[in-house]
Amino acid sequence: MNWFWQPYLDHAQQRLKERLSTIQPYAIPEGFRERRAQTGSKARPVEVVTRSWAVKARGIRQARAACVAADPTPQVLNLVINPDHHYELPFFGADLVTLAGGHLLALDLQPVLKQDSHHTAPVWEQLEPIFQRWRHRLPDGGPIPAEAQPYFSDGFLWTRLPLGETTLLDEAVFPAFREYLDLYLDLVTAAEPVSEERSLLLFAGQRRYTDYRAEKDPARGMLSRFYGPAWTEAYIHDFLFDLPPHLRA
Ligand code: DBV
Repeated sequence: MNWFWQPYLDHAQQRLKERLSTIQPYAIPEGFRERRAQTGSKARPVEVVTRSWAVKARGIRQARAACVAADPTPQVLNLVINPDHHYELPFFGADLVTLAGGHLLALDLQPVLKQDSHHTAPVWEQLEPIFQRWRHRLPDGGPIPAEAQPYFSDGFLWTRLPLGETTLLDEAVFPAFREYLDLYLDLVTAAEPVSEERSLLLFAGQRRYTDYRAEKDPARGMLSRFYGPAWTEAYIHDFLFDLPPHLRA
């Protein structure tokens, strides 16, 4: 099987290991680590594989990847780093999606509390120059639903590229991915715990974001076609977006 986005995942795994001295495995529920199915037609079946990976560390509740691969498409790396709500940190989100029609690429440090400048300003100050450098080299990906606005930063890098485009992947998308991730790891290593009161607010913000992502997951249709709706719903709620509904009393 060809895993188109494997160099990106390899890079992320290595950087997390290098920069987070407290890194530990994160338990992946039974049945989610790897799933295979046949797609395509009876005459020409195509195998499609979905693989999961996850770790945790100081400041990070869950860093997880979901990878989908078939020959030649779809190819997906969805990487989300969910901060621990006891730290003033955004989410890291990367959605690298290759479909028959081309690449669809999203990269962001997404706010937990978008309206709160104490939360967003320190991130934005550092993300803005990185965003500006890369956005000029990549075509705009087009409109995003207005309801998604509260969950994106002003540094949302969003582009669509044709399948044959390799130069821009190598010279803009991959370096942008590395810079967004390195900035995120800078923020994590510098973060100090917040007050109990603040952490409750951050948890509520994480709850809203996670509910939105689970409800609107653009992969739901594709995963349901491959693996059925029951497995897909469990995968979305019990692994991809698994923030507990409530804090323990
Ligand atoms: N997206 C996910 C997860 C995926 C996944 C968990 C396991 O959140 C894949 C896989 N994204 C995925 C697929 C598609 C998209 C599209 C398969 C294509 C859907 C299709 O056309 O059939 C960014 N991803 C998209 C779209 C957006 C994002 C805006 C287009 C949606 C549309 O056109 O309907 N996802 C969104 C986002 C982040 C993210 C901003 C974080 C940076 O992960």
